[in-house]
Formats: sequence, C-alpha cells, structure tokens
Amino acid sequence: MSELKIGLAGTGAIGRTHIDRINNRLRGGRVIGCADANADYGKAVAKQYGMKGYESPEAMINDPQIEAVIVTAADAWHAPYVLEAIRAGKPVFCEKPLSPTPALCREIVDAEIAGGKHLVQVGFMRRYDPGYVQLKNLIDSGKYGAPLVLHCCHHNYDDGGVGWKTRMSVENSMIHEIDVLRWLLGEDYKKVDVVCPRSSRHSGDCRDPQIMHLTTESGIYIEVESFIFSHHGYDVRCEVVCEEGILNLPEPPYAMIRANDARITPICHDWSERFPEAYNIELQNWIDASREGRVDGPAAWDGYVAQITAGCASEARDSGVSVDITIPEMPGFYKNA
Ligand code: ISE
Repeated sequence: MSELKIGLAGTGAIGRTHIDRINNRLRGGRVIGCADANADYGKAVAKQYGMKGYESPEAMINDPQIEAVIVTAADAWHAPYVLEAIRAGKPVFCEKPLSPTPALCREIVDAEIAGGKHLVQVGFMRRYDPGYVQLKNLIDSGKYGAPLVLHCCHHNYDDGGVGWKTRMSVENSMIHEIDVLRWLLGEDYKKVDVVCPRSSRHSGDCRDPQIMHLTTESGIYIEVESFIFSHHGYDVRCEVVCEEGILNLPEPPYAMIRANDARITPICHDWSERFPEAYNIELQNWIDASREGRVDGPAAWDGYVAQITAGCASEARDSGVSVDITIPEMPGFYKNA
C-alpha cells in the first residue's frame, strides 16, 4: 500500500511538530504539503520542509494529490477547515478543540452524517497515553468494583503565554480531562460547577487556579484542579477511588537523584515532554486507519460533547452556580461506529 499523502492546515508550533513526527518517526504517511491562513507564513514553512506550499488551506484540501488532512490551525479555523475536508470527502484529523463553539461542532457532526462516511478524528491524545490505557483496563476489568470518586490535577508550568484568558483553563486545558475521563468511565456528565480560589500573583487578570467538579450520569464525582501558572512543573495526576481499590495514573519514570542533602525525582516541564508517546500512537493509529478507510479514535461526536460540557463549565464558573449538562441523543451513525 502506498504512503498516505497528507496536507497540513496551520503551520504553527504543534503543526510543525506533527510534520516532524510523521515524516521522521512514523510509518505509512507523509506530509507532502502545508498551508496557513497567513499564506506567506505557510509557504515559508513549506519551503523549510521541502514540501508543496499553497495559497490557502482550502486550496490545499481540494488538491487531488492530498489524500488526508491534518488541522493544526488556531482554534477558530478548525471548523471551516474540517468542513472543507468533509466536503472534499477526505479523512481529517483535527487538533482539539473540534471548534470552540458547540454549534459549529454540531454543524460538523451533521455534515459528516449527511456525507454518510466517518471522516473526522479529534486530537484528544490522552486516550492513547499508555498510563490512561492501563487505568481504563483496570477499571474495565471490574476487579476493583465500581469507580466512585476521581481526584485529578492538571498543572502547567506557567503555560499562560501571551493572551491566556480565564475561560481557557476549562476550554483549552481541562478539556483534556473532560474527554479522557468520559472515555475512562464510559459515561456522560450531568452536572458541573467550577470554583475559583484565591488567584496566584503570577496569573495576571486570569482566575487561576480553577477547580472543576463534574458529576457523571451514574453519580461518580470528579474533582479536577487546573493551575496554569503553577511554578513547579507540568503535573498531570488522576486517582480513581473504586469500591475495592484505588487506581493511580502512572507518572513518567524519572530516576531519583540523591544529592546536596536531598532526594529529588524530576517531573516534566511541559505537555510535549509528558505525552510524546501518546502523540506518536495517536497519529500512527490515524494514519493506519485512514489508509484502510476507517476512523479509529475520538469522533466528531466526542468533540461536540466535550465542547457542550466545557461551555457549561464556563457558565458555571461565571455564574457561581452549578449547571446541569444536557447532552443530545447520540445519532445512530456514531452508535454503530
Ligand atoms: C495545551 O493546548 C494542551 O493541549 C496541553 O495538553 C495542556 O496541558 C495545556 O494546558 C494547553 O494549553
């Protein structure tokens, strides 16, 4: 089988990382072209990687040479490029979020159903992290009884950068927990609230940390602490309290160092250091499935549900009261996938 010819829309940092990953480390696919909403920038990146550059992502998506599309553009461009790929009938991998707007996620879902073919995968890479997969296998084994309570934390080492906004803690960062915990437990959520304790002096105008409380359909209670401007490292933890045991997400195996009257075990500095394997497995699976005409990962429906949940969480934070989450009935198209 020949290599899958991929076009990448959005040539920022994560896009370039994916080009490097696919062209130098993975098998069966090759990014042969790229484009950006800023045409000159897209062409400059194309030149740098020795690939074809285009006037626009739309032109690239519609080039008959391009067989599959990766969307790594700024969030607001996700929906237009994904919809263009659906119209062109090409498999499309879209970094999270599918779209910041639930209504646009729904438009993608409806367009995919109308086209009659599964084409969309959303980049919720934690589902491929070997640690989360271990947790899921342990929960699904039933050996420890039903999960009752989850304690999670998601700390970034001052990942604020320029332009971090209060709503992004839920919609950009904890969106990962919203998706991966729903997958881990196999349930949708029914209620959410978000509490903002005293803010860190490093967080500027943003409310940070934020603590999100989710309740699932069966009543499992989840607490996620997000701390974007933390100054201790990139720290993702998840503890699942079950009826007959407690399950903990494994942490990366760094050696313990004894020096200067101290025992030190390093932790990661950022997400690219924490989840490289998850990204490799995720994109390899996407390439393999696309070559076989399948989608084998988080679907457009999952992107839509995550965005509805995140929207309710933001509303709960801003209003200071719990919000009930209503998820529409899953269409048969996704049930049977
Ligand atoms: C970033 O966009 C990610 O996806 C990271 O996984 C997350 O930890 C970070 O907070 C986000 O800004």
